[in-house]
Amino acid sequence: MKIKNIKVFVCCPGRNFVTVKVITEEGTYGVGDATLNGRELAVAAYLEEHIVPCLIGKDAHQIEDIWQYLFKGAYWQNGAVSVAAIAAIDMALWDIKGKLANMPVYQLLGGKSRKGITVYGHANGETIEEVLNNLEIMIDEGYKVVRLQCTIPNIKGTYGTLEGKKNYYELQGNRPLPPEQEWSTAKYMNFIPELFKQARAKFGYDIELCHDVHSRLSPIEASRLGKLLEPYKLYFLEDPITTENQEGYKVIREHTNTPLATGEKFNTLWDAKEMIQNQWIDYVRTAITHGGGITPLKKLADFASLHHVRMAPHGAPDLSPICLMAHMHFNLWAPNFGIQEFVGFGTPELNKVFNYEIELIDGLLYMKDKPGLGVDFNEEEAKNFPYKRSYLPVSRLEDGTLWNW
Ligand code: CS2
Ligand code: MG
Repeated sequence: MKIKNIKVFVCCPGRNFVTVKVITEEGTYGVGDATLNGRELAVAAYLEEHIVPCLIGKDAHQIEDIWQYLFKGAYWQNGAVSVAAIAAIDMALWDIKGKLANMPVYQLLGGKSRKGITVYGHANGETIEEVLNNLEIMIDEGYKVVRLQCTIPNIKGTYGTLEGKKNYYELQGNRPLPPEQEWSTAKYMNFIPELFKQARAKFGYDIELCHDVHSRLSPIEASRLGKLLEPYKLYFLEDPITTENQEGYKVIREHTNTPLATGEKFNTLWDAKEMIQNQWIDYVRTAITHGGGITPLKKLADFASLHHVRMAPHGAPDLSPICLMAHMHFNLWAPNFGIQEFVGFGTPELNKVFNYEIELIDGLLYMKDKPGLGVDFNEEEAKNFPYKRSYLPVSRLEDGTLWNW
């Protein structure tokens, strides 16, 4: 089953996506997601110039060996750009293997561990009232877990919310230069417990709630926030700090029993090794696209399960539906799956380019059994949505110091 051709596409149906199509000599093809928000063309070039020529003629069945060849064989192993490129090839090869076996990929991983995938959605708002109105809508839609993010009063910029745009695609697809936003840890820390206090007062404790700090605190500030939020029993507090120093999580862990989640920027298992083996975190959020594919994520899940850490894959709108579908298979299998981030069913433009079928029933996401990953990429439609340069924002403190976004 030799690889005959690999095509790389960069398109913008609302926001930019990098997609790979691996085609075998027999005509079976698989698709993969290589999207790296704000650096899309670097990944496309890495694929076209440095990966594709090496894979033509190789056996598409040798998924593990191809993964090792692209990771170890490059000498420069880690890094967001190269790992996203490898991930897309890996996903496409699993898609091919599933199609050839006439089985959904989860069957090849070991079968189903659950009937559906618990997801958390996002309730955002410019005010607490708006966040709570959106939360109510999501509860009515059946969500069992919801992430709450609110604009912080008197900070310029809108911290993780929609900035008045109608959806994430309109927000994220149109930033030809990085917008600058302001940050004040004090204003944030003084405000955010009130959001959860009011949410609990209005909706009680049956709905699970979580929150993303986007790595803006120091370990001791995060410890204090975790403690302040304890009465509101969060499902998890995400990315309270940056993770260059894994032992930062030890500090937080020693001070609070608010569960902790991190990992959306991890590229390898080793990025999370100490925090997992020391049980400083509860959920690891690495996505298949940014963690190198299904092959290494399977190892990460098994390693995490030895230490009571559960998987909670990143599911932001900058991961394409191919990644979402790969997560569906992975999550159906992973014995230590916890929760999947889910930002909804996309837009009409997005769903013209990516064809997939999912359904949310009572807070669980389901898909139809189809061979492979069960998602297709429409090359012709993609031509109608050319790449547009777009960046994530950057953050600065009120005195101008560059901060973590
Ligand atoms: C966020 C992401 O979904 C999340 O948890 O942290 O929206 C993140 O900001 C983007 O994926 C960055 O590209
Ligand atoms: Mg996050």
